[in-house]
Amino acid sequence: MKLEHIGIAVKNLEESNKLFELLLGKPHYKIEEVVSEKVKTSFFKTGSPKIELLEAGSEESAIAKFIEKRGEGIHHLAFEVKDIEEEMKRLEGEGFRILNKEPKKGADNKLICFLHPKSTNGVLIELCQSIKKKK
Ligand code: CMX
Repeated sequence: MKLEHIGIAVKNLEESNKLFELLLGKPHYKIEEVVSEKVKTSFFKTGSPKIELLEAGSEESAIAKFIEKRGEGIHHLAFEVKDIEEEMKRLEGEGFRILNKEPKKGADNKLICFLHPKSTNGVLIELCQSIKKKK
């Protein structure tokens, strides 16, 4: 598995975009709202992996709950996989707690699913698979 991106929970995407632009010396390359996850995201290329900033889109969002409990900071590590359904089955068989029955459509044209941090040493893990463009 390749580390594809690191997700960082932020209170204010606009302010954090400016901060990360100063830090990395380049602007984000996209902003995307993920309705299913109730989040607004931005992405920065840093070679590999990418940085994803995540702002809550509603109070019920996982990001709002995370910030309320733990403050801003690293929220998840995302690993790219070739076949997400196969990996979900494999990891479930190994005893990991998979948070989704089916992969969901995430940001950046990806199918995603999450593993509960209680089964992965306190770190929320995302699996992601690029959605192939139809020819
Ligand atoms: N990293 C590490 N630990 C986390 C965490 C995170 N990102 N989010 C929550 N936790 C911790 C909580 O602090 C809590 O710890 P304690 O019991 O020690 O206090 C524990 O996990 C369990 O919390 P919970 O009450 O069972 O569950 P929550 O309601 O806090 O939800 C989680 C936690 C991971 C199940 C939920 O956030 C989830 O389903 N996440 C997946 C979806 C998601 O995060 N979407 C946003 C990103 C979308 C994107 O990248 O596009």
